Amino acid sequence: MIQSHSTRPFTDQKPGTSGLRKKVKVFRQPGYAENFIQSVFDVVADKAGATLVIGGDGRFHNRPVIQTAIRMAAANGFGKVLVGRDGILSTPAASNAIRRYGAIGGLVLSASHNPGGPEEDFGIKYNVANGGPAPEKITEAIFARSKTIDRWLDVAAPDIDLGRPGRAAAGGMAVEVIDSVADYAALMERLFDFDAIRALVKSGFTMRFDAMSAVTGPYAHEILERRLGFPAGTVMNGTPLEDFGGHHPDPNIVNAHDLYRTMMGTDAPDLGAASDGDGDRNLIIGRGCYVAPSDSLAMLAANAHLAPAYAGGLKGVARSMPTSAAVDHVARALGIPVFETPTGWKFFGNLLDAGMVTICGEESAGTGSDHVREKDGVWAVLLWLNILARRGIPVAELARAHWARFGRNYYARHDYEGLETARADALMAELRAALPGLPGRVPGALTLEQADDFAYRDPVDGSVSAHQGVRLLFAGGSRLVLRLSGTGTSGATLRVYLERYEPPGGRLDEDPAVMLAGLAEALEAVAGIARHTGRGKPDVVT
Ligand code: VG1
Ligand code: CO
Repeated sequence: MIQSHSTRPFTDQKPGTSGLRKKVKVFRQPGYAENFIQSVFDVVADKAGATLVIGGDGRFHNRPVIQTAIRMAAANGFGKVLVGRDGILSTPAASNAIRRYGAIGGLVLSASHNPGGPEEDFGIKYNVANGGPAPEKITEAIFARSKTIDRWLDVAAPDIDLGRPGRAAAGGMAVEVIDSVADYAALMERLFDFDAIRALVKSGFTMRFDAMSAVTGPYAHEILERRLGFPAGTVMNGTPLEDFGGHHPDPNIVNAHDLYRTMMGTDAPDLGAASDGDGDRNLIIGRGCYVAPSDSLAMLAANAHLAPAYAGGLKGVARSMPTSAAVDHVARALGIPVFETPTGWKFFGNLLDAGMVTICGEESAGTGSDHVREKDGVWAVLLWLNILARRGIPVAELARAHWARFGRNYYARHDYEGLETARADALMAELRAALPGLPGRVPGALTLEQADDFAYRDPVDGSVSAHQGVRLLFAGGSRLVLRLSGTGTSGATLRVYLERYEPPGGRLDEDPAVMLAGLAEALEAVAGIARHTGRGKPDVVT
């Protein structure tokens, strides 16, 4: 029996960089999640009888929203829902499930690297049939629908038992609880040389993987400890918790500080890695050697042919605009194209579907390939392991050899968090207005060659996304990039990306902060961050 509930629009359901993210309190308002889910369903054509995947990162509020979404899917005519055991699917595993089972799309319940718990964040993202995040055309249609919605539909049905794999039904619609890990682990076994990695482990290679009490714990236990033979205890914080143990599940050197300290210590294992709330990001640290995400992307691209899935070479690579140009140098050497897209994985989908690129990445610690349509934390760790097994050298040596061949893109991201939205907007507006006159007027030793507001024309469907971030391009390959975050849930976050290129034979073994000091000075002169925000320094530097 379909029930129609009348409702009134909420005005703030505009998806950001990666879905709709709000405080749990906002999502708990009566009708809030229902309105958004119904807006998604109203936009999905051909849903009658189709399969929908539902999964989340296990954070607080996952379970009630999953049960609601199942009842709503039944009322909206879907034929079948596939849901992860305990409601849990990592974001890349959800992408894999959509592709493997021919689903029309999926709801991914996550606020990713944002903290979880009753006072923290929740999120809902819609992925389309290719397994990837809905493109802007669809997120815009969902937002438009959310502004006019006047009813949402569900069926009267009891909660589904999500505790074990099996079949059930909700209001006549089939529901299948799937093992979250098995399909994903099987996919990884097809991509990588597990025998070579097992031999590496047998030879005494050690690692530490920090699942940050988030979604990848079960995946890492199964793949690293059970299938690859790393000893129990290799995976730390491996049990998903609704509040991530009170931590920020963001795998950077600030939030994964214990791991970082271990890796810089005297008894460090050979490899340290971590992933985020929903399992799509990765942190890579060798013994005494932090690998910046943009460098990791470049090093993976340069060595990917050592893994079975990429032995035939890469078709092309793509990076988000703020990501450093390290991978561009690799692409040039390999003779393959490189694409520069706006921030957010949704912009890689068309390139991957068209077979124009094989590997993509972002400076925010996301890397992935054409095996799914999301970035994939565990995939990145396994590709690193595969490469290290085949090269037989430590991470630090691989990094040094890489820079000696391709040069080094020194890089840092400065985040100014919790700014008043009006002040952050004023800063960006003033900077944008000043762009035409900027070249030739930057103090100091740097020569500004080009200043613009990045716009992207998708080479596959021709769609244009403008105002994706201000770029200041200096002579010699140095850059400053400024943009506002689209994933925060309170106030505004200003992100500034600093980059400086040193060619082969140059100063390749220096402290990034020292190498970027001149750019940091130019930044204040050009953007006036202190003047606009009252902040003398960033909250987080990664
Ligand atoms: C951030 C990152 C971006 C990433 C996005 C989603 O977006 O900068 O690279 O794609 O998060 O990642 P923003 O708009 O806050 O800069 V995840 O792992 O939080 O889904
Ligand atoms: Co994430």
